Amino acid sequence: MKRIDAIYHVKGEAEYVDDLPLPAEILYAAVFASPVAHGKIISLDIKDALALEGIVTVFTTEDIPESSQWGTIIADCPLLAKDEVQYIGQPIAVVVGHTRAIAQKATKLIRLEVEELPIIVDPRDAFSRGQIIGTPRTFVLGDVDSAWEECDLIVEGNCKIGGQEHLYLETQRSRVIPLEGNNLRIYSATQNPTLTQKTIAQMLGLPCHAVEVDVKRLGGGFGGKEEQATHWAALAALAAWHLRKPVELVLSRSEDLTMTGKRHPYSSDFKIGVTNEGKIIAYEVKHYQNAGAYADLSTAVLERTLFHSTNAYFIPNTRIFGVSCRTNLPPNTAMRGFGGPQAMFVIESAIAKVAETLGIPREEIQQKNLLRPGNRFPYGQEIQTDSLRRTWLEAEQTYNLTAIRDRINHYNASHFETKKGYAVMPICFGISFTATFLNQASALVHVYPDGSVSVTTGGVEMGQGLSTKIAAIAAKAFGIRLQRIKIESTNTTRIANMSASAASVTTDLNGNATIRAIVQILDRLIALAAKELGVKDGENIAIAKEKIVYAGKETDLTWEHLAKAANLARINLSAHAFYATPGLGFDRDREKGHPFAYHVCGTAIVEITLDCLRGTYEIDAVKIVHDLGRSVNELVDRGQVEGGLAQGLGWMTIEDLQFNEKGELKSNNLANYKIPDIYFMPDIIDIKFLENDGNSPAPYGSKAVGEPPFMYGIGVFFAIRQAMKAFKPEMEFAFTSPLTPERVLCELYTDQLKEIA
Ligand code: MTE
Ligand code: LUZ
Ligand code: MOS
Repeated sequence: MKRIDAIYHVKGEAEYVDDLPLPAEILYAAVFASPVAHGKIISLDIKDALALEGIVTVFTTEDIPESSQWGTIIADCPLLAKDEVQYIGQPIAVVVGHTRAIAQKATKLIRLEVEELPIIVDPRDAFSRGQIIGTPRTFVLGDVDSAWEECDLIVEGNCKIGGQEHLYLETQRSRVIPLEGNNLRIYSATQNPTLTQKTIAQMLGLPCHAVEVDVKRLGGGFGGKEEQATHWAALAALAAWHLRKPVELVLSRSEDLTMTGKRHPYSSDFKIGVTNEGKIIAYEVKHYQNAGAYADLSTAVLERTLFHSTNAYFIPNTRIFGVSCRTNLPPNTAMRGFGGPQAMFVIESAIAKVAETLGIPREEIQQKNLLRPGNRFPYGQEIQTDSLRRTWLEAEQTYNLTAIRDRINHYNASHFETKKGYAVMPICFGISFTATFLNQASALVHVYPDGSVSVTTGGVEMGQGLSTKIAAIAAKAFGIRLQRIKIESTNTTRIANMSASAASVTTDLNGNATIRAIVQILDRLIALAAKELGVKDGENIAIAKEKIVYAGKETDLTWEHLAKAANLARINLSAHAFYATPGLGFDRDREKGHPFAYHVCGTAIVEITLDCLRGTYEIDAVKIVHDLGRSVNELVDRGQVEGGLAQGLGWMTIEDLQFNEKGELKSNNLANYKIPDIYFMPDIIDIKFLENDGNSPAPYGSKAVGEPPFMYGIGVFFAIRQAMKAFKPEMEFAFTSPLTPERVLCELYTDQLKEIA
């Protein structure tokens, strides 16, 4: 089964926000943003902008009728800055004109007088000055302080972890249509239609039902449109509401790069204690998260960092500390993995340092400490699945890890200027929103008398293949052909109170809601079929391949007949259903609970070749064994594993997000911010799926797949590091990411560089 919208993509027919037919009299909005990272606004002069031909008007914070403050967790972010600005790129005014070019030109004519204030860009700096968001958090298991005495070896270190740009192909955008009365229809590229609805309603003082948000699909979100799509829809809505005209706001690539937040950079300290055999006894870690200027989702991201601080390992004594630090950068936000990857990078660094100190392969320590079913995480939940060890063993055997190790050691012994490295990267990722209340979803299903089916859910298609999976689930649940299923746009009037499409659980939650709606309709149809067949035991009736089956035997009744007959018999062919993941809960006072429905696990082996004279490297191979459960669409899921891997490899290596001390984004275009392309990707990508018993709470025993594979990419850092160590065994290297070729070169030749200097 292919992706159901692939044909539209190939033909260029797939609809995104600005593929919708242009409404008459549409106007275009552009954003005037702060040029400084911190300051008091003295004055704002919009005269010249207003005077430009083709400009309709300029809106500032004064024009917001009700509430300018917004934010899911802490409503601390102004839609338009009032007295102060906190980061470069912060929206201050919205210019509306007859063309996008004119509107953008007019933003350059706005004069801002601002008294600059001192800025902070480093999270530890922010922490030491008390600039934090929310409260610091600490998870504890066992007794770390006394456990150090049991350790044969204790090592300490620190990590500096880079951020990451989402680089969705479709930049942030929204088109707003005023309707009768005070009502608005919003077309927005958002992962979070309900947040958009709520924020706009609050901004304008409207009831939620006055704001309809519709999303067909996104050209990628990756977390960047979970919270931050809201801003642009709200600003377009402000203009459309005042002017009673359709308004579109589209960020150019460079605006998008400078105005939106990214993956959080972290600065972390670790201390790890082991026995001589490499058994981890104690682990202490402190995470300083660079949150940027406003809360956004930072405290939730930090929480997931705490949850994943021990990755795939059982460590009996742990103390995990984390704090969100406020800096004068764009507010950092959700991005694939949501704080998990940073946590995993730190524990993997700690293990690397132990392995280097003990002189044993890193994977020996990893394997010795892998989680077993029944092991308890520092947050109190026990891991149930055994798929972690199973993927490890299967990767070790099918890809012959011993042979890889021998081949690489042999290569390194016989080569001077190039060295090879490999790393094993096990992952264990918790599935559910960590905020328990978000784990809910709804679906609306209609059957038409011709047997065709319409499905709406609260999930957003962002390229991850949600529509395909929901269609597959619906076809399977009904027992009919996939071609009969149409997946509708995501719309707040058809489905209310959605959670963001995020945390990899969109299919889990919305797929389960879809099955529940279908079961309601099926119950009614089967009662009718029983009547028509003249039998009393409805439980022996099923639908398979569009035929009504009774007691295992195909009857003459068909799906099409049943749909038509139900309509004539005045049977309800529609259903709405709700799903909330059972059994979840987390107590933030005790920092213990059961936050996750289940865990997704897997193991990757990454191999690289390093040119030690140039610092450049090739990723030779990535070999993965991943647990999908019983996939509802293996092709889509394979795409997610490959795509996640690509993004993870990029984060660790070439995606070098740089801000200068003024808080200015230096990597502000695609010539100096590099993401993996087809040449960068390894020639060999081998992905095997674990044969699983499929006991997951997700539809038909499938498992969430969107985010976990991202973290396989972390392996590449340690593979490159190993090759660096093979070249300069005596040298100490930093745990600083991304490990760009430039950084590799500088680290390998630190002494020579010092001499030159
Ligand atoms: N894949 C594509 N092609 N585009 C995306 O924007 N987002 C990722 C992942 N895979 C994304 C993607 C992120 S961050 C998440 S949380 C999940 O998809 C969201 O979708 P799911 O819940 O259906 O897995
Ligand atoms: N978003 C969110 C997420 O709001 N809560 C989460 O736990 C989460 N996890 C991963 C990605 N997005
Ligand atoms: Mo994904 S970071 O949950 O949108």
